[in-house]
Amino acid sequence: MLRVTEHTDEHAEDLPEPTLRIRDPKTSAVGIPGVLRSLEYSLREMGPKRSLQTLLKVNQVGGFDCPSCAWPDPDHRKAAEFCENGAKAVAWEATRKRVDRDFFAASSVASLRERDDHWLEAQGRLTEPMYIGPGETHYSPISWGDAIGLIADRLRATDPDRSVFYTSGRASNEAAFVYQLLARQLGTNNLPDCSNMCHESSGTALGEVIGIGKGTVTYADIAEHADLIMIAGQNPGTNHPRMLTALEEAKSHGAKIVSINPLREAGLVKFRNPQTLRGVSSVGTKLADVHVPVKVNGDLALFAGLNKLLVERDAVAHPFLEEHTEGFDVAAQAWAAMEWDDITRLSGIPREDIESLADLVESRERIIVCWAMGLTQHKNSVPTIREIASFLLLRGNIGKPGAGVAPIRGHSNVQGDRTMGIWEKPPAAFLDALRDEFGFDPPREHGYDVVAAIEAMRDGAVDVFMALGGNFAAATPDTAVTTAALADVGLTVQVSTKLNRSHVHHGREALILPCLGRTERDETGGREQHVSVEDSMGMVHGSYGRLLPGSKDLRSEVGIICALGEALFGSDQGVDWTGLGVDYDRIRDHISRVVPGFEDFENKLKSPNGFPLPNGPRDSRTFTTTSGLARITANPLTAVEAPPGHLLLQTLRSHDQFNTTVYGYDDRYRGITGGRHVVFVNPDDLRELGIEDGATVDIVSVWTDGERRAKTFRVVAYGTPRGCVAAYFPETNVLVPLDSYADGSRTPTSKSVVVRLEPHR
Ligand SMILES: Nc1nc2c(c(=O)[nH]1)N[C@H]1C(S)=C(S)[C@@H](COP(=O)(O)OP(=O)(O)OC[C@H]3O[C@@H](n4cnc5c(=O)[nH]c(N)nc54)[C@H](O)[C@@H]3O)O[C@H]1N2
Ligand SMILES: Nc1nc2c(c(=O)[nH]1)N[C@H]1C(S)=C(S)[C@@H](COP(=O)(O)OP(=O)(O)OC[C@H]3O[C@@H](n4cnc5c(=O)[nH]c(N)nc54)[C@H](O)[C@@H]3O)O[C@H]1N2
Ligand SMILES: [Mo]
Repeated sequence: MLRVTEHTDEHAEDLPEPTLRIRDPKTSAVGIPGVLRSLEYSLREMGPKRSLQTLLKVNQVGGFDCPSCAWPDPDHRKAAEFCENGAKAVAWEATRKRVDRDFFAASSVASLRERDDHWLEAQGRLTEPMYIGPGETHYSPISWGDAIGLIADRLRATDPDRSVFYTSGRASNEAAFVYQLLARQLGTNNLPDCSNMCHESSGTALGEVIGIGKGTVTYADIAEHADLIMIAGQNPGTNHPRMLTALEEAKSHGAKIVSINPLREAGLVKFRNPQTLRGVSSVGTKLADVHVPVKVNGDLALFAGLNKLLVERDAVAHPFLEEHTEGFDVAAQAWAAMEWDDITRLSGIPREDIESLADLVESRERIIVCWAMGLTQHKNSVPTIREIASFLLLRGNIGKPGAGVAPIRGHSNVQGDRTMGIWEKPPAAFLDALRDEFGFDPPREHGYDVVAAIEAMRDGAVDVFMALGGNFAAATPDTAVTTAALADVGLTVQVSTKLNRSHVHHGREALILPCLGRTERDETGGREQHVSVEDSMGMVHGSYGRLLPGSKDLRSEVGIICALGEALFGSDQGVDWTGLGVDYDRIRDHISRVVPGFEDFENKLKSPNGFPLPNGPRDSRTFTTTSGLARITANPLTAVEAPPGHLLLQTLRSHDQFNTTVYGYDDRYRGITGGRHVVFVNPDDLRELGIEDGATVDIVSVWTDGERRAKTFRVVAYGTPRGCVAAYFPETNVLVPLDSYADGSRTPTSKSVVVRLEPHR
């Protein structure tokens, strides 16, 4: 018998959402509606003058890096090198609205908890440090000095391993480097980050089989050299819109594009590029040549099927396999033994279609596979990505122009943060380099990742939780468990730009520390400072804030961390915290000696388009695995199959959000306006379940420890494979069990949740 536990979405009832309307999904992306949308947001949040000033600086040489996604900039930048969603992200940060001390005096935390995620952030920018103490109902102002002193006191009073330092992927390289330095000087590797919920599966799998946890392609590989690009589990039209321009360019060079996705996402069907006349008129470029409607979690089976065929047909690159790889013979036997019945049942793709896809693959010389969250957030994500690496290796598609693996990163600097040492499992060589540079012995024991951090908080093992950006309470799984866990922590500290759920689900004491955003001028230490970021293709470049800060009391992330370092350690215990906090060049100087690839950092950063980090597999087919060879693996066929009467839920992003930042209630391409509580279901499933299109249901997830419920969702009949449903996060995070995560990477399985739909009563 399943125990029924009280994990419910407390915000679901009495929604302040405008009226939900549902239309047919769109068949093309961007074009004029996209341009109008970006202007509408900008004007509303910033007004005309600030809008123009701001948008012309995005992703330009000497301007700031777009704070939205991690898609790289082309060498040939256009005057407007941003997209509709980048413009929203910028406008959201550069808004003229403010959340000040009067706002907090007028709003109890309890009243703020009743608000939804959109409302909280829409109140505007945080302006000064705020504190709430045990038993208090309202936040009140606190000085920077007292706030920093308080954190230092609480950290000193406890064991280093009872503190946790979370990072979201917007932090610059400089901020990330000093943050991990502070945690390690304190004596802990408890450095969970948003990567744990994002591309951790990619890093884990690629590290195992090609020796580096990053992608192996450049912008030009995609835009100019590839002749086949496969896009699996990614919705670039919404989440990496500038990628569509690169895909359009790739098509003009004759590349074919295959989309592998349960949903037929608008951006991949047809793209109207507002930068070209062809785009502004309604012709558009047909991007995807083939759409493969794989079942949710069916990709391992699909790629295993392709690999089986390539080996059977002897369509593999023998010289490459002999020179650069190991494991082929064993894998070939495993593929030969796989049954087609399993492959087609688990992938949902008929054998003939997989055969035709293999024909296309055989006819192409330079293949890239791109992917994102549709592949990384399942129990079998690590083997799935290993299987994709095998697929590319079989025909020598790694380490030559126009070919390779391309995990497309999320947050604008999530990849750079890892490079800077934000990782709960740091490699020994990195720790050795820190020791040699700063003269203290960093802790060697691995720290908590996101799931382990929540478990530790739940079990009373954490006294201080600090977050450098992000929205931990809303982005993580099992909302009811996580918010209760946060409430049990002695002190929670959020370094943030905007009000969010993590401020209202706080510890016994809590601080909100408002910081400068990417767009703003940083004059820490009395001179203009700049920072750097790394994009999804391993290019590092500078970012120069240009706007006046949202309030005179904001501090930079670097400034906040260095002040804390100074309070904890002074400036004479190996790290000159005072010096680092006033001159970011000095941080870069340290980085140049600690992090491989950053030698002569300051100088290289002067190059207008930035500089590439070394990448063994891409540059020279050097694979730093234990054997020095890339590993071919065949991975046992697995997929989550929902029991009868149940469905497999994937939780995804609407077109109107950036993770937990909800800009508005529309999902234009999928035909949704005025609401977010919708669940997309195949019409035949609805018929079988006796549920009507438009009905209101609760989504109930079923797990070993009982049931979790998200209330009042409107059913939308939609083109998704049988048995597979979709709904937006963060609203559905209440349904994702904390202990349901990917084998090997421990990424929460937010794309495969077993659910059933119940009429809402
Ligand atoms: N505007 C905007 N940009 C963003 C973000 C944002 O929220 N808004 N978020 C940023 C971040 S941090 C990230 S990580 C990226 C996320 O970028 P995406 O990964 O594109 O984001 P999701 O909305 O989670 O989309 C997942 C896609 O995978 C598909 N999918 C789901 N399950 C499966 C499956 O089992 N197999 C396959 N083949 N496909 C599947 C879904 O239908 C959907 O198209 O975007 C980044 N950029
Ligand atoms: N169910 C489900 N859950 C998911 C996912 C999913 O697909 N499904 N996706 C996962 C993924 S891929 C990711 S990356 C995580 C994201 O998890 P997070 O990175 O923790 O969350 P965000 O929503 O990106 O964080 C938004 C907050 O960041 C703060 N912020 C914005 N800019 C800045 C800045 O410049 N500095 C600082 N200090 N703060 C800033 C603002 O206060 C804002 O409220 O969510 C994960 N959660
Ligand atoms: Mo992400």
